[in-house]
Amino acid sequence: MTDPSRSNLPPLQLHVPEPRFRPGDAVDYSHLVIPPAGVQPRPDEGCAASETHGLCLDLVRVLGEDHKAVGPWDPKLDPESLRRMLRLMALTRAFDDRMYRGQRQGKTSFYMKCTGEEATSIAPAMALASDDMVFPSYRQQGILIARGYPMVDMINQIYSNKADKLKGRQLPIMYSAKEASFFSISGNLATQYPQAVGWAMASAIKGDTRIAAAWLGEGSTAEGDFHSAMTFAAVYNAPVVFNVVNNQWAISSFSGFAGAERTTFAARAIGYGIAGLRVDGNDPLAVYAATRWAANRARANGGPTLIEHFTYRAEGHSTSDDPGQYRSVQERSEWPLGDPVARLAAHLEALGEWTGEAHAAMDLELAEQVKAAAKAAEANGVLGHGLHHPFRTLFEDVFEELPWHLKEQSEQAIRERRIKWPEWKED
Ligand SMILES: Cc1ncc(C[n+]2csc(CCOP(=O)(O)OP(=O)(O)O)c2C)c(N)n1
Ligand SMILES: [Mg+2]
Repeated sequence: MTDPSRSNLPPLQLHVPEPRFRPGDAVDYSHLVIPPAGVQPRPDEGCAASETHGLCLDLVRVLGEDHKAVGPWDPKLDPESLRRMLRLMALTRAFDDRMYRGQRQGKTSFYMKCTGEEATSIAPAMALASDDMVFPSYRQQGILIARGYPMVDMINQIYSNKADKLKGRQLPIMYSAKEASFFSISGNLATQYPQAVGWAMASAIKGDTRIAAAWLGEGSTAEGDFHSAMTFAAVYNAPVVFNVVNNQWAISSFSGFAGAERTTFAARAIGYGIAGLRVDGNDPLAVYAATRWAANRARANGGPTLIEHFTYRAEGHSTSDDPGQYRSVQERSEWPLGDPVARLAAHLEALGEWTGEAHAAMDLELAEQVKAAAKAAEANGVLGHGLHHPFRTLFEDVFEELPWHLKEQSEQAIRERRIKWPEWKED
């Protein structure tokens, strides 16, 4: 019962966030503050963390409306590096398109695209050292592509076939590639954050020079793991770059449910007293420059940086999702930061280093490249074709020697399988 002395007070209420636009709504992004490119200051990489805190509420941008690179964050990459960046982003997109179709054709059970967010993987992969350890989320396939990991191996994993190096034990797209310094992707959101900090601390304890970089979505910042990781990194000044890819959506929940109505995600850095940057995530040059800044800082024992990449998830969350059920289709076309591939291509054109014809030819070539990799992987099997790792291997690789109870379970599973599928041939 309410205390009678407070009976004249209004009842307590909660605020439940609601996205601005739902299916069928006209979209107007005029509430977003998008500063011009080139006006954000670039503090010294060794500065006090507090000197970056203004940038946590700003937006670092390099590519202007005229497609020219401007301001102190311009990384001044040569045309060859810019073309490489463009090609890797376009290759990631071509890969996504083919794998998405593969899922629709029943070749795999699941796929996740990163359309519109390619810059947040490709530019950091180019800015980091190739042996820096990355702890990605499921939307950073671009890092493997940028690091030259064979696409055939990626597709073998997606098809869970007999050449899948992970033996069908991970959900499709949850790669693991030690040789690419690419940590195993986990479906349990945000677990990679404390793991990245632990790895970075170990690297420092060993006196190594490699740093760690971790990625997660803005929705995942609501996980406790995000905050534990930030605390550890701040306390021990761990050499780690934290990337928060703010693509506005966490499946069907908009960013407001992770706190976006209050402040920016980069502003989390202020509370932990570490460096923070908020960048235009569809501006590959801004993303490159911010990563370079944070990586140099971490490698010089300047400690962790949190980078928020402000971007937009242009397509569905995964092949299991239908965004038309919960958001307006106009959001994509109205998104004020454009498309990262188109923006970099326009920049190269403005430099006189690229043409529409060259772009069209590149897209054709990349589609052929992905097609060839997909064909090679298909020869190893696709979903439901039976060309997977032998059934008996299901119990292997956890213990050096299979303990008696797992041996029993394995034999029982094989017995049951023989009864259920008498035509099954032991592999
Ligand atoms: C601990 C945990 N909670 C919930 C889920 C289910 N889930 C998978 S992806 C996802 C949305 C994540 O959104 P965000 O972090 O913004 O990343 P994005 O998909 O936008 O890249 C959710 C809720 C999960 N996999 N793990
Ligand atoms: Mg998200």
